[in-house]
Amino acid sequence: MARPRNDNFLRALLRQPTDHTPIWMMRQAGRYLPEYRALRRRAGGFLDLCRNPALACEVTLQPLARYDLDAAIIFSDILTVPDAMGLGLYFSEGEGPRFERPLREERDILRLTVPDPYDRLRYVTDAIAQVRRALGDRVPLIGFAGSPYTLACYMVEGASGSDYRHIKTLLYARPDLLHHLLAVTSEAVTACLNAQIEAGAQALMLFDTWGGSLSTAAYRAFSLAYLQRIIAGLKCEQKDGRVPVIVFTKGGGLWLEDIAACGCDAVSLDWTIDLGEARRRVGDKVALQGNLDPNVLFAPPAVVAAEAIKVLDCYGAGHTGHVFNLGHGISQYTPPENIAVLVETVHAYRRKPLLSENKAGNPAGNPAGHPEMA
Ligand code: 1CP
Repeated sequence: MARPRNDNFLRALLRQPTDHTPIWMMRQAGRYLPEYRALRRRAGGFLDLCRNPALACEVTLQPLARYDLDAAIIFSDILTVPDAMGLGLYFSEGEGPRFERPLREERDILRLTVPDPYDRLRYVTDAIAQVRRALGDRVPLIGFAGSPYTLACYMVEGASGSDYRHIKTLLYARPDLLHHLLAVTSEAVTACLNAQIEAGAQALMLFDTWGGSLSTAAYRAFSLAYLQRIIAGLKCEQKDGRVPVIVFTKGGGLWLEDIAACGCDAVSLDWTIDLGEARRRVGDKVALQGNLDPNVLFAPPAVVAAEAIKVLDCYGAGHTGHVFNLGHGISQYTPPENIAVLVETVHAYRRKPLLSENKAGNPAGNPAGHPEMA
């Protein structure tokens, strides 16, 4: 399948010149959109949306119908993989995700097997194929998975919002068992991501939401090592070009150089790090994605625009390799109008001038000095 007409997102990930700074948002389909809440109500619940390819496709496209985003991300969840491994995922109202059978006993961990993604996660690959057909050649589609350590947090704790007591007990008391759990989960994630590529995903993102809760030594041994192993097992070289891989470790700014060396094409950053400093630290090794604090979106539109420009200025003119994003997922309380302001501001700031503008005698036509103009 050919590359999309608007491939600025893929180009930025590969540090190639772009027409404008591409933008998409983590959790861009979700609860802040009234049309999402209406569809979820009709479907029954969140998992009913995920498991129905036609509905997952509709939800994936909802934010693209409202905003001029440069990428779509398949509507699904990182916890579908442990669910396929037999843990029994469910959502209880107001409490977030839970597992019926969390891993607390050695025998449960030793019994884990790698599920066949074409069987247990067929609804994900079917949804990807459907979204690709619906998108046509508009923008690229992102596939994703959780990092093994982040998945293990939910698998061992059984729920979110915990104090990591069980997983950290396992880490320090039985590192051998945790390594076994992470090794099996890495194989499951690799198989699931390769199936997503085969179904049509044009870029991949690994979400390591809880890696930042580890010590430096534990991060390297229990999170980064498995991200590296997964990336080495991905079939990223496809006939239409490379399927770039983005790694997001929330709170991972301390370990930026290590993450940039794990084989990924881009590192996604939360808002705690200065983007310009991050760019200087990684040099031309990887692209960077981020990193607006999602809470900025609660402020008036003029503040949203000003804060977006601060992020763009931080990255600086004259450099390829920036994908604008939030530092973490968009909040359900975000006013949808502010997203329109954000997308327009980012697109307008360093847009490559149209030919007609050049002809109109505006050779400068690019006041911010677009860095990436070919
Ligand atoms: O409708 C609802 O109530 C469900 C809310 C919701 C949504 C919209 C959940 C439950 N998951 C999702 C979709 C989702 N989750 C996507 C879709 C694509 C997109 O638009 O971005 C993605 C990429 C995720 C990834 C995900 N799920 C992560 C990693 C990223 C992050 O936000 O840190 C994690 C940790 C999860 C687990 C999860 N699933 C849902 C929730 C509320 C959570 C987080 C629970 C927690 O805080 O521990």
